[in-house]
Amino acid sequence: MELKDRLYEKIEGHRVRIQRLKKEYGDVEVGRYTIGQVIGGMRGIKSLITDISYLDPNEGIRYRGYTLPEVFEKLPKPENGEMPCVEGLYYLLLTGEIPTKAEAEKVMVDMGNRRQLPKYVYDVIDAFPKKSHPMAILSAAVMSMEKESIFNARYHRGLHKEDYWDSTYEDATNLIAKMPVIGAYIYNKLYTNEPETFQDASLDLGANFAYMINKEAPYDDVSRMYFIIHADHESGNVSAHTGHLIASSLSDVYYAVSGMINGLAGPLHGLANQEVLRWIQGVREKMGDKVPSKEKMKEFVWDTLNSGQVIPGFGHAVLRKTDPRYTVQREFALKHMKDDPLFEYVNTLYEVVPPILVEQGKAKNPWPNVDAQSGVIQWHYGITQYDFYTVLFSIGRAIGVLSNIIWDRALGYPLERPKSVSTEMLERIAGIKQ
Ligand code: CMX
Repeated sequence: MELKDRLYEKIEGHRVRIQRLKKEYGDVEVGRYTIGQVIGGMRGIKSLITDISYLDPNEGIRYRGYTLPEVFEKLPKPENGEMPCVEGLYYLLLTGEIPTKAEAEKVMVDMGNRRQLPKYVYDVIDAFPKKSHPMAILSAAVMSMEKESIFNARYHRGLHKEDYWDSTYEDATNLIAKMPVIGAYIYNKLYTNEPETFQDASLDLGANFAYMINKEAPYDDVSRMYFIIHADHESGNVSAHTGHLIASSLSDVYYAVSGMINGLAGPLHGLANQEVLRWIQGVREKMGDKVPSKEKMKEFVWDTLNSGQVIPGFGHAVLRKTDPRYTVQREFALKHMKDDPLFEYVNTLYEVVPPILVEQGKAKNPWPNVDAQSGVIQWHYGITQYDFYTVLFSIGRAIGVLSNIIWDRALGYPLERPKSVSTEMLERIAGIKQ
């Protein structure tokens, strides 16, 4: 069945469930929270709803109930591809169903027809100084397309609430199709002598991305894998939450995704993938290209910690075990690049860092996250400009964030508006004498 038709069927069924929960069970308590959680960035407060993914602290992410290995096994793959098509993932995230090959291919054709960028987007990218960070350029390029929003145009003509999801779906699908082209043009413009970016209409989103930046197989699979593993991580992480929050005021998806990109650009979140490579290159320079012994690597890790910095690529606000997104990439690396010296660095770090973080006694999770592995794979395939890595994360993350926004609109989730308190109020709640 066509994705949009299937989605509509699902929306109609789901609306009833949300209305029932709201009307009949609205007063049932979900949980309690503490002063520590209020001061501590709302960790663990259950206050967001999404059916698209769920993050178990020990198991890691599930998309629509499927673990990552299941997602990779079940989604339809292109001819000669080891990794599934990203378009099939979009179908899964939106409907909760694994598409048939024919259903995924229909999404692929539809997205292929939405890829072309308006000329002014190239002009916006061209206007940036060469030293600008690619995340700033990406955010601005997405923002520049706001005038294309179908939701916005229809809203101002007068749109029924029940129909918000339809034009949001159109905007979201347009943006998912266009973001890889924006990313590829930024890459070609900043780092190559041939900024002109050519597409191949016969290729799926991941393979076309590889084609646009002139990378050969298996980089098509690297792109697919990368966009899939980064797509969603529940709603509470900074990028997903920012996208949801902005869209909750009925700002269109261009505003929301531009904001999502800005949140992802922080070193504690998506930018950690570039920070891992920067950290490793620092060690490599000191080692004169040799892979350090475990003892030497321990010294580098302690030096970083003792200078008050974090070890990028390790730790997580929710996860308490090794990130399955790390493991998926590690398995790919073992198959395709196991002798790469930087992969040896990553392996040594995997052995050395967790016991040190435990010994230091601060991090609640000493294990590697998605970012510990991802830059090294990009580096292996010639993308050595590590500033660019978070752009790749953004292209993937937009797929989950936009799927969530479509559902937010379909279910009529309201403007987000948590309540603030003052320090004095918390002291009063704590029973501290003023
Ligand atoms: N290296 C050193 N210290 C770390 C650490 C790490 N990798 N991870 C956590 N800590 C420290 C925290 O900075 C904090 O220190 P203070 O008490 O001095 O403030 C303490 O341990 C407790 O932190 P936590 O509760 O375990 O972790 P948070 O939920 O506060 O933060 C995260 C989570 C990811 C920001 C943190 O683990 C971190 O900074 N990791 C390194 C950066 C990174 O890899 N980020 C990417 C995460 C995945 C992603 O979003 O892309």
